[in-house]
Amino acid sequence: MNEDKLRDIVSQFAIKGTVSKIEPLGAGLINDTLRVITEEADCPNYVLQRVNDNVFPDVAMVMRNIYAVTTHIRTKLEAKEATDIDRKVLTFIPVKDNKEQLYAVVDEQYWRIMVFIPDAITKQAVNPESSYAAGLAFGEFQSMLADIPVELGETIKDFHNMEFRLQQLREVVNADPAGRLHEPQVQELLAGIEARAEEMCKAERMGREGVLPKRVCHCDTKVNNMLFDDKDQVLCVIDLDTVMPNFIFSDYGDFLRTGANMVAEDCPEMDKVAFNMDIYKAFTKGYLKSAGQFLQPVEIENLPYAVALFPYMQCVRFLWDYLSGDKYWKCQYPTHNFVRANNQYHLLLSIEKNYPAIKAFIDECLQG
Ligand code: GN1
Ligand code: MG
Repeated sequence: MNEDKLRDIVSQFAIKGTVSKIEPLGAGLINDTLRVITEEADCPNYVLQRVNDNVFPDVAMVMRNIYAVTTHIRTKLEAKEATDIDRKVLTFIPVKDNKEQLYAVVDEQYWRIMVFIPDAITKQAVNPESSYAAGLAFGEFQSMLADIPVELGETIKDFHNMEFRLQQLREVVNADPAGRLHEPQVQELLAGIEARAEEMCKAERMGREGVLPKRVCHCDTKVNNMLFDDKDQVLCVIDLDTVMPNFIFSDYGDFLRTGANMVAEDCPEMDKVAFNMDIYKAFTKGYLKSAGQFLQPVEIENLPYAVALFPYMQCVRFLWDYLSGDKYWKCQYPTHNFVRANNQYHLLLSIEKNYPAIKAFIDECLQG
């Protein structure tokens, strides 16, 4: 898209200063992201983003959620007289004629603008120190939002609903649209998935029985969705599109799924896939420090289940996409989605092997 067009879009928002340049920023796979540089030294720079409305069909809902979440966090930070608040919570800029509208529609595309947070560092992998900091920050994020006065919308329906994800897989198994069902490795994975299906749907059952609450969760807790300062402390949680009500297992389990895997989620060398107990312990310590106060015993007791649930769920989702003919995730080669599914399955096997130690550590944290 040419720069004049982008300048036109920016001009719809109530930003401060004069735009000098608009340039690409980062490498997000879902939304298109650009940096808007302003001329004046005392005006911030901005991040301009086109929201992918294939993945997020109700952009108005996404932005209503984000408005509620960022204003609530800001109020909390102000109440505790935090310093440097503009770097600790995202600031979205409304359109010129409506203070509560945080997006503009141009040629049927959805755009939004937020303040660019200067001097922030992003990470792609964690060590035990940054894992502890991440646990603290995601726990703090959930904790600050535990008393948000509005009900948030579900921006992707049934996003982390295990029963739904299994149903989706079973439907594609029945239809076999890509003709991949007969592959022996697929059959092996399916058997492993079905053997654990009932146990893995425990959260939905407890939800129905009314013993497990839903709370505001981030639902995409990767380390690259947080900004760090130069002292390795988390400044700000970003990428808020998936913030929605869910069981707290989402944020805890999904972080460990990526952060505590010894290799990337698409590494084809299955013997290298393993669960990193040091990362697990550090993250859990940080998370329980900030979230431990508001969590119910039933939530804490089931954290080991959450550790297993997310690799399992991601295995189901990747296999679903493989059998569907690779429609959701971008693939670099024909079996890419199968490799991802198999990798997640091996991570699950490693977690099962470490399960007694995983449980023992939670007990230890609760006693200490
Ligand atoms: C997608 O785009 P990214 O990497 O942030 C997916 C996550 C999966 C992840 C697996 C909206 O996230 O749920 O865990 O891929 N996000 C959506 O790589 O489906
Ligand atoms: Mg992201």
